[in-house]
Amino acid sequence: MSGFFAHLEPYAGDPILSLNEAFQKDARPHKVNLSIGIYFDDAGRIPVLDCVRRAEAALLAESRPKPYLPIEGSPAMRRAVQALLFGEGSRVLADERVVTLQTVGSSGGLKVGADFIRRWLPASEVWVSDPTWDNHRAMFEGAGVKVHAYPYYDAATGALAFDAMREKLDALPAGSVVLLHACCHNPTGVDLSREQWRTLVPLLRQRRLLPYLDLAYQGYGDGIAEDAFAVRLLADEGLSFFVANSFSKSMSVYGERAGALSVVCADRAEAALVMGQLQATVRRNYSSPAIHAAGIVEKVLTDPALRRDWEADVAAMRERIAAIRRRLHELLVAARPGRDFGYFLSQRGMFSYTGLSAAQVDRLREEHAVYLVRSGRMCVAGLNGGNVERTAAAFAAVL
Ligand code: KET
Repeated sequence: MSGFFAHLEPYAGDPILSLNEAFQKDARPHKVNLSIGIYFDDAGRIPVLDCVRRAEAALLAESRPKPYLPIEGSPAMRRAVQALLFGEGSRVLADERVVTLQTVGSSGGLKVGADFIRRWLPASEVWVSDPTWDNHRAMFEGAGVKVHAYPYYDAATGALAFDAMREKLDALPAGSVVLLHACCHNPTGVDLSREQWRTLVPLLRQRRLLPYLDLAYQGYGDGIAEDAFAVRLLADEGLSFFVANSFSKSMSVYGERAGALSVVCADRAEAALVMGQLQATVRRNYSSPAIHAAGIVEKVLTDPALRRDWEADVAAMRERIAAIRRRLHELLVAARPGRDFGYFLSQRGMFSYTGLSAAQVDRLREEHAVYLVRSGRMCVAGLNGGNVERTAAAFAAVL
């Protein structure tokens, strides 16, 4: 008797998560994990931030009951997220034009937003940067939304293809959704400058485009408030937009699934409608988000001592990445004089596009136990004082 599922297509696996699993199984002791977007400390460990440890200790001591959270999540957490993103005293918050839901990681937020767009803006198609995080396309297509790409990265120069990007956006149908990385672009590490963001605003407004910001690496670029620049600019300029933000990386709480989705609306009445339909979307998906994640985020953001420590921790993570970028650059310049490795210094955040081909990435993994995504994306935060020399030597060997 044949089963119900014999006809299924085998799942090829996710290019990032499968690689991370392959790394875990690799028995070579000198292996280096530069695959997944996780921050590792200089000892190669995922840090438990002291502010998070103390927030959790307080939560345990309080031993509060664990009811279901409301569909939209914890009110205190949502308020704290709004202040973090839009700034205390922000006009859009005072006008009650912003709707924020606590979500299951920012992935949960991105998907809820995608489902909402499919249902309520059925004519809208989504445009993502070329390249982007693979899961952007998968999530929107999974929600039944058509996905296209706009030019973003110029492989020849390693820089942003801003003119081509603008030209493309300028030709999109009104109502198109434009997915933008608010900072620390994944996978390239190449961001828009503040000037370029400002240039984009009138275009977005005149073409009636709907921006959808992904803010997964807040604090890894220039600073926590600085990395919210694009969010605050679009809000100040009176645009309507989505923003999915994550605490996975900024608080090092990946498995807690701490994130949020905010939508800036034209007015209060619209915001109420949007909130209602987002609640309906969540209820049909996972009903309500996680209470422990809400507790951690709320405490770290609102307790003044924890908040101060968190900001210092994020600064330390950001600075360690910048320092290891400089070290890698120095080693590569010494190993391969005459070659330009300046992009390792100019790219920002956790990722660098190395320009390595899939064949070179395969050699790195097979011959040197150095793991990168096959697109040539490297998670710089996997480098440390103990592995950067080996990694630079391995790069030099395959280049
Ligand atoms: N957006 C971007 C741009 C992103 O890189 C990630 C995770 C997420 C959203 C999802 O984060 P969440 O934990 O759901 O809040 N990226 C890393 C991990 C992954 O692929 O899931 C990565 O690119 O390696």
